[in-house]
Amino acid sequence: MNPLPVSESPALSNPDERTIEARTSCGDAARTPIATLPAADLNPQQFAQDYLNPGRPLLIQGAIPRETDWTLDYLTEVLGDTPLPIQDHGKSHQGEDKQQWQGTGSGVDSLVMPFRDYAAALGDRTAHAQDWYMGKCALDQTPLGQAPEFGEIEQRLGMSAPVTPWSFWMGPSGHVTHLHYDCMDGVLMQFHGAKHVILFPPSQLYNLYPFSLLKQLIHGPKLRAGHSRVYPDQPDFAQFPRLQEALNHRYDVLLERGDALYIPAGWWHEVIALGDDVTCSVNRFWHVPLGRGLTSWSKWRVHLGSLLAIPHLLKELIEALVSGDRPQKLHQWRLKL
Ligand SMILES: O=C(O)CCC(=O)C(=O)O
Repeated sequence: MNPLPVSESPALSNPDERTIEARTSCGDAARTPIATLPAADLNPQQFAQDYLNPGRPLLIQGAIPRETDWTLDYLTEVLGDTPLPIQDHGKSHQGEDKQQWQGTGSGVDSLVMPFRDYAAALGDRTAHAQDWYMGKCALDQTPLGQAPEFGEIEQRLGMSAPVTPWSFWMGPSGHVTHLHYDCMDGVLMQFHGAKHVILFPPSQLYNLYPFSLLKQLIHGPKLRAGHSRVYPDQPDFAQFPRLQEALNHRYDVLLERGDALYIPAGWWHEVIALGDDVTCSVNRFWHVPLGRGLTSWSKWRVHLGSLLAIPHLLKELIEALVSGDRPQKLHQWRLKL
């Protein structure tokens, strides 16, 4: 896949706002810009007032020094034989009825392999064919966990209440992290290659057809309440008529090396790895400021879904404990939480 063309919209009043041509047929509505600022112009007070407290996304350019480039060779040198979990999507399921999927997000089965082997699979394109992706792979136990780039962005944004460690989202170009939202604020930083991020505001919750809470009661965390049943670039208006309205609220962002994207809780996002090689991003999730968090139904809905998944999770835990391959099954179980 070739990188999407970047275009500055002549209609924008703020020249710093950047957008990309959408891959869809939904025309101008698909090219709404989001706020964009150079990292050097940001300070914690301004970030809190204009973005964090109201929950507005922000594209931050130059968040990572120009010389930083986490190529596959560099990562192999640093991570070597460190065993890491890799989501095994099997192949691209693009276009299939998502209700038939075996899992979404962290609900997808993982393989654990030394980073060096994963790099080899990316090199010979096995990882592309099998859609092996390092989604939400924690870096805190690796030499990359203390990368100085993380401290710099935390200071600049004044983010001080992390929920997760910094984690990898890296793998073959062409991989799609399908449309979902998180119940925490996230910062996604681009360390190699580029990604296309499609965003929708929380107001579009039901116009994007999330999996029902009942699904989570029946299937556990496999089909999560924060995941959408629709494909924003292959709209099926007969099955999902309200998607038409949601597309009027769509934003498209090109995340290039050096950029960071602040994605507030409840904001839907689909992330497409561009180019034809390998892309590497790192994210961290943060607590939502109290005022916004308390009033966000999107957020509470995900927590409710997690509660409803508990009986299913307990059943799977018991199955793992009595299985002949207990350590492996317990590890798999933990990765799905
Ligand atoms: O980069 C990706 O593939 C997905 C990242 C994501 O979902 C996030 O940052 O919340």
